[in-house]
Amino acid sequence: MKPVITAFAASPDKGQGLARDMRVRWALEEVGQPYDVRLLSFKALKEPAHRALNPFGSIPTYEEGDLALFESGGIIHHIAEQHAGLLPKDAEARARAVTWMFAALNTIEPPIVELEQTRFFEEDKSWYHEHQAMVEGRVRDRLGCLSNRLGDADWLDGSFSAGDVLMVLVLRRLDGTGIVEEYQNLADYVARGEARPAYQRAFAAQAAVFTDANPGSDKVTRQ
Ligand code: GTB
Repeated sequence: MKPVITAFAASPDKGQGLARDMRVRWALEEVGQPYDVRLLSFKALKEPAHRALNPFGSIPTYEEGDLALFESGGIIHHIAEQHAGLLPKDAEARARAVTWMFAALNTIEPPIVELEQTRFFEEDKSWYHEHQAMVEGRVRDRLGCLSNRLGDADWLDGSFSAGDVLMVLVLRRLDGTGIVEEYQNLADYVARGEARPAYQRAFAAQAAVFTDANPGSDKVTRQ
């Protein structure tokens, strides 16, 4: 059954793959599963029909027959469980790959989101610069640990996995800050992820939503 995912009809990034539908698109492309996309306006996100799929009124969601999922991490875990290619068969290697999924979402992403959201919503506050310097310190602390662990490996734990899908896209949220570039092996790691054919197909598919007639939104979104 062809799953249906949701994405922004007019993403503020104007097709740069920063919104979280990109995670789901990339995972589906990696496993070779075709999918349909339902594009939603910001208004539609908060309507009952969408809240029935995602109580928080956000994208992405994933529908497959009677199954409806929200949370990009949960969706990617489901895809990886259903198809070969994103989680190793060996039980211990699989557990480590799942651990990297959590590390991307629970350890690396929170200070990055904090940095971004404060930039979007709090720039006029008196404490803004002090706060950002503190959070940048937290981001660098986490990236330093990640960089040390990655070393000169291609991927986080042996073969490419769902953990790498999430980690590469979480690091991409720092695009434009120059912080990832301070860690050459992390910059190379992100570039390796972006070079994968499945990533490129996913990126092209979400970028294709944006045309001259649909140039994206100037709205600043949460999370
Ligand atoms: N924890 C959830 C998950 O992982 O699925 C978070 C989902 C979430 O925050 N979705 C955002 C959303 O729908 C889109 S991804 N926000 C609208 C709302 O809640 O009203 C966050 C995002 C949006 C846009 C950009 N961008 O344009 O650069 C980057 C990231």
